[in-house]
Amino acid sequence: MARDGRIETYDGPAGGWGSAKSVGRALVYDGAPLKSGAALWKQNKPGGFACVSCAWSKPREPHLFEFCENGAKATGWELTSKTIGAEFFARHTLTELEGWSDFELEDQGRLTEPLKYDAASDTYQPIAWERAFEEIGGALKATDPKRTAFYASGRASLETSYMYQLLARAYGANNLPDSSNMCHESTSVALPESIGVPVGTVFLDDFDHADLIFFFGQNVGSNAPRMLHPLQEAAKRGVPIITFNPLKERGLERFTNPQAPTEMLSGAETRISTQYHQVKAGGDLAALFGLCKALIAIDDAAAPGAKVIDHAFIAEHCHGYDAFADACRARDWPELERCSGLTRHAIEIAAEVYSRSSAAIGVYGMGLTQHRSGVDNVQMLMNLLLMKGNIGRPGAGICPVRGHSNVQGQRTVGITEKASLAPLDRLKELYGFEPPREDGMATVDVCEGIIDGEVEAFVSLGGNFLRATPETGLMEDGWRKLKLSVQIATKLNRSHVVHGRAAYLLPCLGRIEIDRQAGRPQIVSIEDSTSHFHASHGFAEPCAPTLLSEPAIVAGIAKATLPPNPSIDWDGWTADYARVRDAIEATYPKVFPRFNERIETPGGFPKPISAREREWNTSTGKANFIFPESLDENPDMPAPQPDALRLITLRSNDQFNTTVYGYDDRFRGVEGTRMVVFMHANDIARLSLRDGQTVAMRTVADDFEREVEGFRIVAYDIPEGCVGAYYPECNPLIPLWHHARGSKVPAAKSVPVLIRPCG
Ligand SMILES: Nc1nc2c(c(=O)[nH]1)N[C@H]1C(S)=C(S)[C@@H](COP(=O)(O)OP(=O)(O)OC[C@H]3O[C@@H](n4cnc5c(=O)[nH]c(N)nc54)[C@H](O)[C@@H]3O)O[C@H]1N2
Ligand SMILES: Nc1nc2c(c(=O)[nH]1)N[C@H]1C(S)=C(S)[C@@H](COP(=O)(O)OP(=O)(O)OC[C@H]3O[C@@H](n4cnc5c(=O)[nH]c(N)nc54)[C@H](O)[C@@H]3O)O[C@H]1N2
Ligand SMILES: [Mo]
Repeated sequence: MARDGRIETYDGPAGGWGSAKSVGRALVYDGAPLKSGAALWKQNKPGGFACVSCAWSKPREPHLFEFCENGAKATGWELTSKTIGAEFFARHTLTELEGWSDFELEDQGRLTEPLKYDAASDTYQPIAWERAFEEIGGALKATDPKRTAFYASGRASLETSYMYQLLARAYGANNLPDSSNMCHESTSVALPESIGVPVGTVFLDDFDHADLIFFFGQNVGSNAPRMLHPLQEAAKRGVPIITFNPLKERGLERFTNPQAPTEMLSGAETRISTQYHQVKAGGDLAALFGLCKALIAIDDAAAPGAKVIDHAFIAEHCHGYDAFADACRARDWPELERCSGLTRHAIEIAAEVYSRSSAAIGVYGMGLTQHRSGVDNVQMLMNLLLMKGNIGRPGAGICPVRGHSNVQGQRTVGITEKASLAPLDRLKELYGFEPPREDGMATVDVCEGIIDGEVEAFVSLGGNFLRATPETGLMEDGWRKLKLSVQIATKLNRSHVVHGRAAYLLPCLGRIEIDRQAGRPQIVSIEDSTSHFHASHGFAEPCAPTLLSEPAIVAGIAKATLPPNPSIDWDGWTADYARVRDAIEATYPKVFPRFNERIETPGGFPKPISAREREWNTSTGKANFIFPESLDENPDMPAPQPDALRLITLRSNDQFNTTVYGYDDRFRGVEGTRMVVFMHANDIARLSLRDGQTVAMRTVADDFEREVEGFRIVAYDIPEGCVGAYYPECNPLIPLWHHARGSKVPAAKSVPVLIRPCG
């Protein structure tokens, strides 16, 4: 519950007793501590289930408990004893529910019956499953496929996702926007150009062999805490961990492993980062150019036998190095210092340590991808790694930390709006229909379409599109005009209570629940952040007998929408998911050979990653050094205003995206509120504001006014000129056009804002 906020510095490490207490509290709050507690034993283990929180790798030899504080919260959230059905919805109109917070909506518990919006009573009313499918199928048949979007949020299994993309394509469009379009799309665009693969090249074992780790813009302690295990082991081996992040994130500073009794009892902490560079939001291009420039300077000064750049690797494997090196030499330090917010000295120290390493990993997250220059940022990090041949050997490579637990896997099985990335010819061969050949709409395109009325129908496989996307105000207006919205979900959220003219809410099983089809428990599969495929077994009894599984719902909609096609056996697939895996294997024989046989491999089985073998599937046949001309983060913003600050939208330690578990952010010392804005004391003074004051934030943009009120100023250790506040509360401030060049990822990490006192 939101309380009067309390702000106090948090002194504890990431993990530790704070984490253990927080897990206990969350499980008790969800009302099913025994069921959830028992489930935790099975989390991320061979024979168990894949955590529904983040996508971090599941090791071959798991820890006794292979879960973290936030994974435990996610488990408790799914297995909660609270449920809502028809009688809740009879009591509350949707107009009333629109006034509820994200927390209150989801806190009602699991959805249990299929529902349809009834305009006369302004409520959701129960509807039989078959009837719902028929009506949805009828409505979709009456809609132009080009004006229908099939969104996927990144959690549904490989099996469901494969069926979902087939539904969209057989229906007639490649309109498959996904959460990745708001997340690592910058990676998916940058890396194929640079190294010929759309994903990271690092496997979990590489962390055992690395002798240096760079960490750019990823908050490991809250968002991928199990990764702290390999990081802690690396730190204990003396591996330097060099971090670039505007905020001092606790998980990147120090960690106590809550699962190591001696550490817990002795209070021993492991220092994680050896160098911590508080780069300005959007300053990474400059920091990375600086690192490369400094490395070149060291190399230029070194004797012939003592070079630090891997010239042999570059000669054999790379394209464009000379132009890149010239561009680095030509950059001048004052500009790099100004844009990065770091001193030349600090950057040179980092480069010096790097110059001595022989196997480095570059880890990154939303701090690089969610910028206008998101694609350039990723390519610059890749350049830094290529300079020392850090790819295709043990302990080296690039490691984008993915978000949702199967977001990477959804792409692998065809959830993409880009026609060229989908195996269209193969689908045609297997299923005998002509798949659409033109690109579909990505998330930002769909938002534009919803705002201007082009998009008429929206089907959602999980997620909370309305809350996750930018431009909340215009989006809500457009959303209400949709002819049809269909939401497949586990819990109630704002994308359901704000609704289209015809709206259906279809409750599904969660991944931790046992999914019985034709009398047999089914297994599903997912792909983790380091490209390994894993089986996931349901563990708990479903929260209601009325739920259908995600594959059953997708099949239900497909059968009611598409003309009969004897080559697509929707019913057979739903009865036995192994048959969907056979279909996936038939579609992608090189990626999934012997899928069903290998699905239980402890630690997962790997996807082939050509760049790991130093095979470069790029336009030049080599690894490319690609770099931007300009360091300017916001080239098309109105003239700079001296009072403007760069807003970073952040996740708290008590949320999973738009799911708000609670109002605390322990590591940042915030209790009982989410309406805070973190600011440097000098900015507070310069703008004649004061700590604790209530303010409004307004976007600096000349199209129209976007403002949110009610943030409390918290003086914080953040670079001058930058402020931080939570997502999704800040999404009304992000203009839709403020997205990454090339990937269209909304630039949620550097929104120019003005602050004024209010209230
Ligand atoms: N518990 C929990 N786990 C999650 C999620 C969650 O909400 N809760 N979400 C999941 C999802 S979908 C995703 S994508 C991931 C997200 O995980 P992250 O990639 O960690 O994303 P954010 O929390 O948005 O934080 C980004 C980090 O980047 C830093 N940063 C901001 N701007 C810049 C910049 O300009 N440069 C640099 N170098 N750093 C910057 C911020 O200070 C912050 O530490 O986590 C996944 N895991
Ligand atoms: N300002 C700002 N905006 C951002 C970001 C940011 O950092 N800043 N981050 C972006 C990122 S990285 C992402 S990934 C997106 C996230 O965007 P989404 O993926 O769309 O949002 P989530 O909050 O993860 O979705 C939560 C909902 O998913 C449903 N759900 C949960 N589990 C299941 C399940 O097993 N099956 C089904 N069918 N439904 C389920 C529940 O109903 C729940 O309410 O937000 C993006 N938006
Ligand atoms: Mo994400």
